[in-house]
Amino acid sequence: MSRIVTVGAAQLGPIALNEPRKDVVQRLIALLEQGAAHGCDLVVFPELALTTFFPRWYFEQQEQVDAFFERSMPGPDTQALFDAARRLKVGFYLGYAELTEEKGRTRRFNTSILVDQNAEIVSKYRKIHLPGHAEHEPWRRFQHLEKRYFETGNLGFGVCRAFGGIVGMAICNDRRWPETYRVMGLQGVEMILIGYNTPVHNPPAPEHDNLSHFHNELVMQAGAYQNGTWVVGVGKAGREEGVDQIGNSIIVAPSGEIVSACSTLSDELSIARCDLDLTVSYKSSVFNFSKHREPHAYGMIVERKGAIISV
Ligand code: CDV
Repeated sequence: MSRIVTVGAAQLGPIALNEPRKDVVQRLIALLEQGAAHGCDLVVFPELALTTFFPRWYFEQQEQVDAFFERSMPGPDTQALFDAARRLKVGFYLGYAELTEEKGRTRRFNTSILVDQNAEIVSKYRKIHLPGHAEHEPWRRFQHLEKRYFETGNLGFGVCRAFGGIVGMAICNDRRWPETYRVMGLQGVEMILIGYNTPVHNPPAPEHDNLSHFHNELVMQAGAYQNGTWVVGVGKAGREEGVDQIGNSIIVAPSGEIVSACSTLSDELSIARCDLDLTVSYKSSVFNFSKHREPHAYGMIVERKGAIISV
């Protein structure tokens, strides 16, 4: 038996600070069209795919920050992407900055949506593991102010039925945390979609810079294998406003093997025919959770936030 979903990892090259949203959307549509021409059911775009990665700057005025946020989805600039999806019959994952009103309060999230082949939003995720810092840190070559500009996501790690399988989403730094994959693994996830913006240089630990590609692949390959799921990881690439982004977009099979990868630092589509039934042999053997997990021994994972050394 096979359940094939043809997926395109739609890596983006740099987006300039002053690049109009409408122009970026045209780049996304070009990738969607390429995907359609190659038989894709689903195309995955990076985190914050409509703008430059703005948390690298400290802005004094909230309205400067809010200029990067979407107030509705689809909105005036993104409607064309939804229209293209409907015309081409290709779904997509899109990361964007979301500004919303909840119970009379303005809230800002780092969000992704999953859109089906009829251009309907079928799922939404709000980033949970926000990296970086909340205050301006001038010693850095560039800022990473996600903890200032976004709230922690409040939707959990849900999954939904879409594209003939069980699909989940995460965003960037979430992919480094095993809990992200396992919570979705416990809901039977078969494909996890992850957009990211990862600079080669990590100011707090520059000694890891030469390992940025290795770590990117390591975490997604481990997450895929240990949960018997496909993982599609798609990044921003190239020098964006002076900051090198790794790109290194990959599609990982439930075996943990990379089956498709982007090779440039520009807009590029890398495609794989993903058989969701390849998840079965992992989920029913070495990672048969019902048979082999021992939750009674895992309590600390949810009870404790940081390490406490008592020996
Ligand atoms: N956008 C991100 O979440 N970036 C982080 C960086 C700061 C390390 C990442 O995990 O790739």
